[in-house]
Amino acid sequence: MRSFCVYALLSLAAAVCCLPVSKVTVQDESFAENYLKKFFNLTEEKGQSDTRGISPINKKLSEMQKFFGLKITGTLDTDTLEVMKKPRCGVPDEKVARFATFGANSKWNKNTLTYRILNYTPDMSEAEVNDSIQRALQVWAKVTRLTFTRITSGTADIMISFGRRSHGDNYPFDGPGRTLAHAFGPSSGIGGDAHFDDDETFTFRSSNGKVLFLVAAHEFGHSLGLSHSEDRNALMYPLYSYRNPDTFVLPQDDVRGIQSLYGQKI
Ligand SMILES: [Ca+2]
Ligand SMILES: [Ca+2]
Ligand SMILES: [Zn+2]
Ligand SMILES: [Zn+2]
Repeated sequence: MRSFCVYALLSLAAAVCCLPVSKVTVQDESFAENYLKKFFNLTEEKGQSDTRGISPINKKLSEMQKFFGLKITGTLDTDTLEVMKKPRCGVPDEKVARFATFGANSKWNKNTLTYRILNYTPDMSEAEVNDSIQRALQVWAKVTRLTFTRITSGTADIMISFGRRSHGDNYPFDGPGRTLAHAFGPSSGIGGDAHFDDDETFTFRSSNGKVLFLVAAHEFGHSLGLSHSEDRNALMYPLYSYRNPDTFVLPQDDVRGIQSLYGQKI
């Protein structure tokens, strides 16, 4: 009797823990396809498989799995899906791509940059937004000769705004979750600008919601010319993770990256 009970319990536990995670649905597949188009420059999902029977999707899945340090299977498994559904930056990860106007391995040819905050999120006070943005820029100013001056009218190098869904560029946001923000690499016009998805909940320093300072500091890395890092401790890693904004120190990988573009502080 006793051993029967244990067995029944064990099999019940096994059934409960295994049921919900093991299935990749048709919706998941089309979600994954869109993810690869957006972040890994997948262009033709129905394209010809190569001589080994590997399709463009399998190839891009392998690239994505490699980037995130996942097991490289080239197929859509639950671990891969889980990473795809995490909150992240909207700038593509694929290095050779740097397609459209995102990212770009360029730099500003001046050290004094201006920024302007065009509007505010209802999630925080204006003073908290101003402070978060200012500190996020200082993250980069501290380790280079770059300086950032705020202007409140006219055109700044870095125009900062909050918007939801279609917000005036060709990269509409996706509603609550997933993409949090994106920014454009150094150039005139939209170059350098940073957009925040106002369907997210931004916070000043709470772990409940996305800390605007952390999201902004990452986006300004793009505004200055950095692309994503595969180092999961780096600020320029594409996935969001909470860090205490009061004790934040720019990781070495990011320091190396920004100093390779703008040199060290003197
Ligand atoms: Ca600009
Ligand atoms: Ca979103
Ligand atoms: Zn990013
Ligand atoms: Zn945008």
